Amino acid sequence: MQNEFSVQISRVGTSRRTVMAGAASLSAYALSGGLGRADAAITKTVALPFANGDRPIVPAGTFPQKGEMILQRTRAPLLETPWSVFQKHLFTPNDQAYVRWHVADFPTSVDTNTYRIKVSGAVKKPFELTLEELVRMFPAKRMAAVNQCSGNSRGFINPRVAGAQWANGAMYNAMWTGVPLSRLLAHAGLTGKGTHVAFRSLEQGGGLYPPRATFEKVLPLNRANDGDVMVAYQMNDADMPLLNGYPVRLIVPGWYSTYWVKMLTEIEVIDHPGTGFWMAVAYKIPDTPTGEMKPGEADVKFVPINKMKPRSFFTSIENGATLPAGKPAMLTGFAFGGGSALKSVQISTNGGKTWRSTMLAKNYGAYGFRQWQAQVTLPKPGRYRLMVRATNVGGHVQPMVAGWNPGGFMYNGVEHVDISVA
Ligand SMILES: Nc1nc2c(c(=O)[nH]1)N[C@H]1C(S)=C(S)[C@@H](COP(=O)(O)O)O[C@H]1N2
Ligand SMILES: [Mo]
Repeated sequence: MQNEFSVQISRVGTSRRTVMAGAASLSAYALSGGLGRADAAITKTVALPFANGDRPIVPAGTFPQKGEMILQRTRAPLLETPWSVFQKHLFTPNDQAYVRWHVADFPTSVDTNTYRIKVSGAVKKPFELTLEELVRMFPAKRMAAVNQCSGNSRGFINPRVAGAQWANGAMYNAMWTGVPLSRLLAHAGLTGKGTHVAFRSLEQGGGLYPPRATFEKVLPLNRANDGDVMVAYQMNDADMPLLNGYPVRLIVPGWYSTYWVKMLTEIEVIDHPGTGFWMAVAYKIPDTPTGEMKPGEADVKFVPINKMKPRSFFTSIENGATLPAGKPAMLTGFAFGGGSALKSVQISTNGGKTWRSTMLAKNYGAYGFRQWQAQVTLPKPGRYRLMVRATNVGGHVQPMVAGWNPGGFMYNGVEHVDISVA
């Protein structure tokens, strides 16, 4: 990863003209037939570090607009970001950002000429916008935020549970450009009768899908209207890849990305919590302070998943590395606070017996990845377990052992690497 302690990444402002040109040239943009032809050219594999962790790595171009990815499922696609990408980039390149779709019949083309965003429900003036109007009529906001699947790292949860067996690559960090949802709601004018906001996507259109599969997500109004939740039309200053939700997706910074509805078309202010399958049945966690429970525990109350937990990782060093005895070595990695900003990152060189603080690099705001760095000198040769642990301002500290729940959600155990000193 580029070391931000010595070099600050400078980023240019978004050219809004680029968006519109992109939209126009991508009208009737289609993934012509090639989707999921993953069996053709697989020559590489990766062993994710858990039982039954062998996965193919598909070469660049196997999936449209995507580089080399770990193949978890072909259709609907589940593509994991290889770990080496995080070692190189603090902002994940769009072509290696992980991909997750639920319904096999997800939209494989988008016509930006007919695409509309609709705001309706408990509002005074319902309205509809073209993509061009969305970009032109409202001031753009930029925000760094981590998109992380609720089930990221599910493969490490013990005891194992059903669902996509991701390692740590069902997450990415991006600089998003879009319009705060609060601006759109203000434009429509809330009637005061709404308590929640429902979000639907192109998947819902045309009556092609059974009601159960309609990917509707619902946020409480106070979260939806907080000024941070936004309707994004750019990812890292470019159109987002179709598989990541082109042309527009919802960004709910700090919350798991099940709420980050891709190909967003409908925003409806409603007066009740979500009742659809994806809110009332799926993506629910135990209603406990950390969202965990004991396997088999009875009478547990479940609520919709929400805020992310803090996490931290090593990028400069891996299992099996050797450091020179008695010489200072610089360790680096990245962390994020989750539902609230990152407060501190600590490391341990003795398997968690004692901890010391690290230095944090440039702060891109509460919701993005942040690089950390610490110099260590290990005097004696031998084997060491290095650990890294993040704490957020909400008081959450990563636990040594991740909590358990039946969905395998919110994994955030302390990460470690086992090294030798010689
Ligand atoms: N329209 C639509 N949006 C969606 C989903 C989906 O299946 N359909 N899946 C959600 C879930 S659970 C995740 S983890 C993220 C994945 O976003 P990505 O594909 O950009 O990684 O999209 C979210 N938004
Ligand atoms: Mo997800």
